Amino acid sequence: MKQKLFGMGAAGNKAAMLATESNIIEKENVILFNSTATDIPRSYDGQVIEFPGNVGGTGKDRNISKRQAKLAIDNKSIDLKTLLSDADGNQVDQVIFVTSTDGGSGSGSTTVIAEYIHKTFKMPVMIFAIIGRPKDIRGSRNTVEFFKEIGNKFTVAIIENKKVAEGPDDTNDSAIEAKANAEFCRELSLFLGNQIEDDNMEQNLDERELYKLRTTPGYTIMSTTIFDNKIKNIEQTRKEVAESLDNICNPDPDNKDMARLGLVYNCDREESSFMDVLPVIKDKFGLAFEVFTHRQYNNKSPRIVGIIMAGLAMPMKEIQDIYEEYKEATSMINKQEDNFFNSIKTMEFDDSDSFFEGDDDIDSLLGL
Ligand SMILES: Nc1nc2c(ncn2[C@@H]2O[C@H](COP(=O)(O)OP(=O)(O)OP(=O)(O)O)[C@@H](O)[C@H]2O)c(=O)[nH]1
Ligand SMILES: [Mg+2]
Repeated sequence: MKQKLFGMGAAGNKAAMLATESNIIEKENVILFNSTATDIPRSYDGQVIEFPGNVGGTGKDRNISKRQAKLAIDNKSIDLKTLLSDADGNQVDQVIFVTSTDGGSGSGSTTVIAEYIHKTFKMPVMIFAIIGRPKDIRGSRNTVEFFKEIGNKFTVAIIENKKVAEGPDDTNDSAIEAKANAEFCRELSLFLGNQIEDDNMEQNLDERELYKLRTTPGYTIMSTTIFDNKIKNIEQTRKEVAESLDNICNPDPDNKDMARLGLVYNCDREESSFMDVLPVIKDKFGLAFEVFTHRQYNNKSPRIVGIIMAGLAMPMKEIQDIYEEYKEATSMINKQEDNFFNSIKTMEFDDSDSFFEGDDDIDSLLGL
């Protein structure tokens, strides 16, 4: 299965560049879109699309990038057919977007272009949405608008920057963003099947199963647990995987149960019986309609348990909370304005103070 990665806006550009530099995906399969390309290194020349209009960034205005994306599609200044073809000119099997939800350029253009590709090329669309740390009301509004627009046709993974922060007081955004991008890379690597090998394999995730896992519409959560040393028993595996699942930086799904579950195990052959984490997943995320397992024994690669949960319920509560914060903050702002103008009306002056006034004096001062 062939995929292209579209990195949208600043966050999407940086996340996609890290994936390229970490050899998770080849540069030729990565395209970087932005309303301004000034921050993208020259080494990506040829892989960059700057939206028309030369606006130099949207300043968090999704409507600008939505308009730009529509215009570029309509006047064919973005040649999506070519961008979605492999080196032999064949259409790839899936497009993967990565974008922040709370900015302007990526958040606005992603929904427009994803919708167009899905409709025109009948291509499955996967979106990695990065929800930025709550900073301003505009950002919250952008996030809610983004999720309203993506609908229920796409496969959606979500990473929340605030969940990789050290705590609520951690304001070191560049460190937080770097951690979130590293998490994106781990998830993308699992999603692309980079750990899966044909050698030393006992049980295989075949192409059809992989296709189903990667294209299930709805919410997808991925997790990778790496074991540094020999695994002692099944309790250890389950304990460490439970810890990974407790510490994921994805919002909780709205309900338990999922359409499909993919499990990727790599371990020593004699550790094989320790690799069964279904009870842990059932406990936290419920049951899966279909379970696909890949089991391999490659002692040159790290021992891992990779989990792909597809077709979970979208995290309604998280988005609802962001919406409530937005409503509360906007009503505060409106109230403050109201109070100001209402209160200032009551600030009256005594008539006896009016010796300060008199148009005649001012006119003569101005020489009129
Ligand atoms: N995880 C992660 N988040 C980032 C990164 N860069 C920016 N962000 C977050 O993304 C949000 C801002 O969105 P950007 O992606 O910078 O915005 P944009 O799509 O370029 O849109 P403009 O508003 O037009 O600049 C903020 O919450 C940032 O903290 C990054 O590299 N990684
Ligand atoms: Mg930007």
